[in-house]
Amino acid sequence: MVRNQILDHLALNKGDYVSGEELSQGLNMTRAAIWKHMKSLKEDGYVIEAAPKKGYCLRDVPFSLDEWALHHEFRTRNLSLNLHFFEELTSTNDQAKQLARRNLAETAVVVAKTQHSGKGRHGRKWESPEGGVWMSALLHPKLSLADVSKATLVAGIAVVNALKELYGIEAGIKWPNDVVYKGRKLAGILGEVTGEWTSVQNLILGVGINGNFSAQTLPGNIGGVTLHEILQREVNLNQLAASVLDHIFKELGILEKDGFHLIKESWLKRSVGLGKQVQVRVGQDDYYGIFEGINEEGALMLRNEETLRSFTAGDVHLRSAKGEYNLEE
Ligand code: BT5
Repeated sequence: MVRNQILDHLALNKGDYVSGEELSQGLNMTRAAIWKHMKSLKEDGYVIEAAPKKGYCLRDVPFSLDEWALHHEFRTRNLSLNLHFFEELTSTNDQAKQLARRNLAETAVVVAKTQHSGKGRHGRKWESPEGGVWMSALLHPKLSLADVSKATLVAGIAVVNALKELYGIEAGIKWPNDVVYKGRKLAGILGEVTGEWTSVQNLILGVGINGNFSAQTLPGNIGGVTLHEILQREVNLNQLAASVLDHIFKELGILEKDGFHLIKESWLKRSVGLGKQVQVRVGQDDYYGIFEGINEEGALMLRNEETLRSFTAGDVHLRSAKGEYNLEE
């Protein structure tokens, strides 16, 4: 794609001017055609300075999701995975599943600027307007099927770590996988698997993070929160996506190499509601007790006096003792 070639040239000389002539010779295009591409790049959010006699200089990349900018971030972090980029999709998880069917060995990420039928767990809907990070990593970890729910916990840790690395904010994880900030949901994770009974062939980790929009624009009474609301500024979504993927690879590596022990510790450190009186709703039934943590299977542990119950991540809802989503009083 010519657009990406122009950006490669400019990025190679970052901070310096590249003459129109050099670009037109290098890419075998007229100067007028180069000018047209520059105009459209600027419309996409690239900050490109044009100076007479000097040429063009790349000053900044867009904050909105962009194919070249994502590749650029992946290169900076030495991430090796194929990128499948879409302006819009029904669901990045569904697209990743299709990819897995076509090419079983591919390690990839599907990214979309907006999703029309974003999926939550158990058939729930995930609202995905433009301005968020909506992506699904297609991975092939060396894990047994029994260990897959632990890989989903890894994604929660990765999102929290990325938020800390890039913005210094301390988000928490609400069991099993909601990333929350001051009790409001900032990100969600949907892990899906296709494989054989004994081993995982394809793990799809879908990650949705509310970025540069206002949660009030979400339909219904969702009550989430966005990074824009927390930080009062726009964030670079390409950098955020790359950072989350980087942390997913790191944490997944730990899970594969050392087992669940360290991951469990990391998860507990970031979890919200630990040691509190909570309600666990399973279908129509409510259980009350102290949220004691997770066990070796990643299941929620609830203590009511002498009884210790565990709940695996089926359609189980962790709530405050009063039945509210927010666990932080
Ligand atoms: C989740 O489900 O939290 C998993 C969300 C995973 C979304 C990603 S985006 C990329 C990839 N492709 C997909 O199609 N999905 C994944 P769950 O725990 O079931 O939470 C769903 C509930 O969260 C909904 O019922 C709403 O109450 C709430 N919700 C929906 N959209 C939200 C949003 N943008 N921000 C905060 N809360 C939201």
